[in-house]
This record gives sequence, structure tokens and C-alpha cells, in this order.
Amino acid sequence: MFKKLISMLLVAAVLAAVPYGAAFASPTEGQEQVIYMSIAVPYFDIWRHSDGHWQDTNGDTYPDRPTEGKLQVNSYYLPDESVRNRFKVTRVEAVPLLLNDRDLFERAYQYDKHLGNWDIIRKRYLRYEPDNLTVRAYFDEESLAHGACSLVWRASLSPLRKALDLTNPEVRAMLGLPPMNFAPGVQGWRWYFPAVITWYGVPKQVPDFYAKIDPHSVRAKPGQELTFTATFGLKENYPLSTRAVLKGLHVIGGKEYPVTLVPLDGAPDPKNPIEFQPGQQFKYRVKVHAQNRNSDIVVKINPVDTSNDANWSNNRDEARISVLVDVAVKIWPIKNPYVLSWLSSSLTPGVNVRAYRKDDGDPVPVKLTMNGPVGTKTLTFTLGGKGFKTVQYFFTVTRGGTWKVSAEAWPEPKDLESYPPDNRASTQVTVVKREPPPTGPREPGIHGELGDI
Ligand SMILES: [Ca+2]
Ligand SMILES: [Ca+2]
Repeated sequence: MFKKLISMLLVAAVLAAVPYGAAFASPTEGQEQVIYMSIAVPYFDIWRHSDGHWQDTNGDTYPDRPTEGKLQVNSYYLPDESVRNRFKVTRVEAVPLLLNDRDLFERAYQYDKHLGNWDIIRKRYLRYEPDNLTVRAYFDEESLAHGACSLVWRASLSPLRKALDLTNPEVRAMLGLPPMNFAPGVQGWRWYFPAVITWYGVPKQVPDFYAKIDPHSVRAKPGQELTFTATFGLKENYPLSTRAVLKGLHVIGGKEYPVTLVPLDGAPDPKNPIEFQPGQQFKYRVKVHAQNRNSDIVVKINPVDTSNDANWSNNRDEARISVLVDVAVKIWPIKNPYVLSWLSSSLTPGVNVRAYRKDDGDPVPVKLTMNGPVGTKTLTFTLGGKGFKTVQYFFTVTRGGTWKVSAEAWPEPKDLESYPPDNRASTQVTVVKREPPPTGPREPGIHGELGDI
């Protein structure tokens, strides 16, 4: 006699009374989607002993014979742990995989390659399917929480011509079964019950990655080396470790140039996606040189394991580099000295005031203030790199003397100035009072001096 054969893995499955298609998802958990497809190929063997009786191979106490309708129950698990981590399973569907179902197979094969490609599956299993094969998935909330379901197959154990003959040495060799001498009258037959299991789910809690840069704003001279600290993290309310890609960019005039993120305190190499534990953050140093125009340092973090982030607004941060400018001012009399004729009662001397940019950076507002005998005058205008503006300051005098006029020019805001010593200047204007020439005795009624009032 041959030893008793248990042909199938039997798993006691409690069949929950959950109708096909029920979904365990709340509306806040996002769109249900196919999260995995698996290919299951259990088999059902029957054996006839040499005395003619059929063995109970599925352990249900009834003998299993050809042509009988059979019910088979197996448990299945969502095999991909990363899928289980990212999605909450909402339901499971199962359908038999038949010889003309190549499209269905190819879809499932994208996820589950463990049994081989279509040619292998078709040759090894699909040719040996029983008649009237159906399969249905059963699950409840608890089983889905473990990524598990039960599959119930029903089939008629026929026809024999589509079954593998387990007593045939060639068949045994193909199946990897040991050679065996069978007693006369012994029969053994195998059918396969191929099925495709489609797992549906919704994304689990969404991670919230964030990126920060410090400081947020610096003033610098063109060419000056600047150091920033970039911090990338995963908020601790996400329950799993998950990966993200880090990026640093120097944005100059709308063009993006990558910057190197130098790991600090043992932070991982940012060239590859980085795994973050909940609440974990890593710091990197960013070194750049200020350009001759304003620029921005942008840091970004993007999730890798999910397509979503709970709050995109904190996945990017930027620092502004405001380039210092060098404004200067010059002031000089239009004429020096002025001469006040004895024929004139007054004179309006003036000074030229020039505000100019010594650097060649982006345009900035410049405030020019002039102070002199007629008070303070203020002008604001924009000066581009190497630009200048010349204005005059006039005042009226009725006598000779020396007058002082001062000016100062500053970029706005004032602390954009890189070299303050030349932002103030002053000059003196001398007015010489010309006395009338000596012309002899004065005539009555004519005042010889038309000057001072
Ligand atoms: Ca975020
Ligand atoms: Ca200056």
C-alpha cells in the first residue's frame, strides 16, 4: 500500500458573512484602488486505492471521487508587506484564471511573478482545470486588517482527460514527485484551480514631510560664500518609516542650479531616497556664493513610497540672498566761486549732486537727501548697476560768503549698502561780492550797493 497522501494545504477558514464587494473604507481615506493582484494555483488530487475505494484527500471525511462536485477553501495573504504598510485593504475579489484569460493574467503578472509567465502558467496549470470551476473571496474587517482572505473554490472533478495522471512516471518527474511503484488498480489524478485575486485598498495615513532652510534671508556681497542649514523631516504622526527624495537648488534669475547637500551629524547621503522614521529629521549644510544679483536657495522634499503628502506647503522652503550694493554720492559746485555783481541784489548758486552705483547688480531704489541753505530736499529713484543720476541743489543769496551743501545717498533698505564711507559728501559754495569800481563822487539818490536788503 502507499502512504496516505494529503494533497492540499487545508486551512480552517471561518467564512464571514460578508457579501461580495463590501468595502471597509471611510470616506476620509481617499480613493479605493487596486493595490495588488496575486495568482493562486492550488490543486486537488484524488486517489483510488487498489481495492477500489477512493480516498478522502481533502479531509472532510467524505471520499473524493471523479465527477463529484467539490468545495475547497484556502487562506491567502497579501504577500507584499510594503503594500500592506501603505494601504488599508478594503475588499478582495477572486476569479478563476482560464485558458483564454491572458489579459487578466498579464495584469496580475505585473504584481505577482512568482509562478512564472503566461507560457509557463498556461502549460503547467491552465490545461488541467476541472469543469465548472468557480471561486469566490470571503473576508471580514479583521481578516482584511491582516491582509488575509479566504478563497472558496467549487468545481466538478472532471473530466479525467484534463487531469494529470499522478501514476505516470513522466508526470511525476515533471511535478518533481519521487518515482513510485503503484499497485495494480491504483489511480491518482490532479486538477489545478488557478485564480487571480485582486486586492483593493485605500491609502493609509499620508506622511507629512517637511523641508526648512535657515537663515531665511541674508545680505551678502557678490561672491561672498554663504552657509545655510537645510533640515528635512517626517512628522511623527505617520506610523511607518517611509522614504523621500531631498533636493537643494540655487535659483538665479529663474534658472535652477542644483546645490550639494552636505550631511551633518551622520545624516544619510542625499543622492538616494532617504528613509525617515516617524518624527525623524536630518540636517545638511548648503554652501553657495552670492551672485551679483539677488537669488534664492530652495530646498524640497518629495515622498517616494506614496504619491501624496499630508501637507505640500511645508515640502519646500527658501532663503533669499539679497546682494549688497555700493551706492556713492558726489557733490560739487556748478561754479566756483560765484560772483555777485554790484548790479545784482541776489544770486542763485547751485551744486551738482550725483548718486551712483559702483557695483553692477540688479536695480534698487535709492534715496538721495540734500541739505543746504534752503533746507532738506529728498528724492527717490531707481538705479541699476553702474547707473547714476545727477541733480542740482540751488539756493539764492544776496551777499557774498560761503555756503555748505551736503548730500547722502542710500539704497533702500539702507542696510543693503556694502560700503558706507562714500555715501555722504559735502561741498562749499563761495560767492564773491563784487564791489562797484571807484567812479568818483556818488550822485545823490543812487545807492551804490544793491546787495543786502
Ligand atoms: Ca508636507
Ligand atoms: Ca557706498
